[in-house]
Amino acid sequence: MPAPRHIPVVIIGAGPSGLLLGQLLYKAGIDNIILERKSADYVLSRIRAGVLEQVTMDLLHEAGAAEHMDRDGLPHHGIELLFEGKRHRIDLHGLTGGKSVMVYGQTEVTRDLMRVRAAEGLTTVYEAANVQPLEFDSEQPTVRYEHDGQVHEIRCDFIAGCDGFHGVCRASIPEDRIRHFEKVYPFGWLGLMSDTPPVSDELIYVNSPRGFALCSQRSHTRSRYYLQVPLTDKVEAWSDDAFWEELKRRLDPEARARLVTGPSIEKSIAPLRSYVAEPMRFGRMFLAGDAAHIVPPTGAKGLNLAASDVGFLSRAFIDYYKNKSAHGIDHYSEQCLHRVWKAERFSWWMTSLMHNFPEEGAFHTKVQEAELDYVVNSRAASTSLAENYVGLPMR
Ligand code: RFL
Ligand code: PHB
Repeated sequence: MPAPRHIPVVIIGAGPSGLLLGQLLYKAGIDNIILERKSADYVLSRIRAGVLEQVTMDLLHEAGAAEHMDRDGLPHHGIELLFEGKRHRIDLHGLTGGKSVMVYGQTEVTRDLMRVRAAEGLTTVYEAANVQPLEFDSEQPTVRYEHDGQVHEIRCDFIAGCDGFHGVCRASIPEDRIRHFEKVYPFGWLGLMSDTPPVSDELIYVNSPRGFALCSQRSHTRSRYYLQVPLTDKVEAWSDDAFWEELKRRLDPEARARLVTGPSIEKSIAPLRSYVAEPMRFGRMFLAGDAAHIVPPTGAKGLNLAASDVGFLSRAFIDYYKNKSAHGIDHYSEQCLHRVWKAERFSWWMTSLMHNFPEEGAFHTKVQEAELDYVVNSRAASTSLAENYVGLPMR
């Protein structure tokens, strides 16, 4: 085994959290390495989020990775809610004093971050096997991993666990030091991507008697659509034709007539879950992004929460190295969790508002109808939705 090297921060996971953290630290002069289990191509093949909040856009600028987003991203000033066959616009911009969101895919964010990292000559070890965070309660943690048939060890000051929901970092914490809060929903989202023009300029969130649907987009020529499906459904059983037919049934007549269909370029089913781990710091190891929490995608918050965690964590490390202060690292968990629970609440609420819950019975359906009517007809309720959708400020 080669002699252990020392690198200040070892980041585990090269999803958006790990890559953004690596870039923010590099910009501040803090050396880091990223260890990723999969290949770069595999990471880029995962189709996920599409909506960025202002906080996320600001961090991408700070990281020097915003050039393509500024050029190709689509600013959105509103969203539509479709229920009882009618669409109602939520004026995000007007209700929040001028805030908006950016439609720009997670795949593109990841590719942009990979590009700037490579341009700076920074190390990301892809296909790192058996990554193990060790001795994170001591002053000098170690990370061990295998690559190209060799075992490697890195000594470091801090480990950043950016390795997603199924990662090794959270799994390395003894059960008596961590609390889990979880809600699993009885359905999933079937997503389809196609090179067809979006059905509408703005996103449409649909509550129909046949279940939830979402009309989203990546560009003026690429669409992303989702359908609520039972957890027992298999993606192989959904032909493209079956998808488009079901989507049409959930839309209003105008959207149905406008919908342009075409062959899928990606199709997958994702289960819906709400989950939080507390705390997010264990000695010298810090969890960030999906490693620490999951939200159902209805509120478009997952990637944005990952970005704000990393914003807090980079500031904490900068405070430590530049100002010799442990204040940031000591308050990291509390600061993140305050924002995480606000996003958990909003995502759970949007999910409850927009999906079918047949097992909850007719009373639930009636309350849902009343709430939808209230949300679009009360300025106070619309404002609450809008300010959460565009994203709460980082404290
Ligand atoms: P990721 O993206 O899962 O990356 C974690 C990385 O860690 C690697 N890894 C390991 N590496 C080394 N050793 C190990 N033992 C490892 N174990 C895992 C993995 O290979 C991976 O590369 O987590 P990260 O970086 O925290 O990013 C989180 C986001 O990916 C996630 O929150 C969002 O995609 C959620 N999400 C959305 N978020 C939004 O903000 N807006 C949206 O519009 C939105 N839409 C969505 C979504 C998620 C979806 N799915 C599929 C869950 C729509 C969908 C359908
Ligand atoms: C997406 O475009 O993938 C997307 C948009 C909004 C959501 C979830 C996913 O709430």
